[in-house]
Amino acid sequence: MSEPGAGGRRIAVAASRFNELVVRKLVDGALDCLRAQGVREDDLELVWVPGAFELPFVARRLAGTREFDAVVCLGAVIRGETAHFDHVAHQAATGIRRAAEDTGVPVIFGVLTTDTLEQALDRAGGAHGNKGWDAAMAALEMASLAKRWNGDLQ
Ligand code: INI
Repeated sequence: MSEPGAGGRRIAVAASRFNELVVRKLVDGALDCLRAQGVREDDLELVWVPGAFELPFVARRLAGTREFDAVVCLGAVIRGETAHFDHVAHQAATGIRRAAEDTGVPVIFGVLTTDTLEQALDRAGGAHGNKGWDAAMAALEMASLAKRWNGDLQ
């Protein structure tokens, strides 16, 4: 379903460079979606961080500026031979949720967590769609909900 009124929305995208081959495709999907829904170029901000572990830090700050109606976090955590995967995936998910709770600004979890690179690519414009696009749609939907509730409070 297309999102009415996305023309006025300001959306920040935080993306992690780790597994950049995958994440660039998620970013392309998210930006394509936001533009297709009518978000203006001037109302888009893209910030890169080293890895998914760093996404909560920048998401919290972007949301805290109050300059954006929603923040989309994009990354790819791919299971390797070590326990690093679990720590990175868990901290990213927990921190992203907390950034939204702390600020009241929707922060969307668009981080792939897969066993293999192939599974990640399938979800980054491959056989299973583009989760970057899906995350952007979620951001617009949540921005509308947040705006409605904030309006109710005034
Ligand atoms: N970061 C990712 O975004 N994806 C991964 O798969 C990953 N693995 O597997 O290690 C990863 N690690 C880096 C991490 O996000 C931090 O950038 C690093 O630990 C520095 O804090």
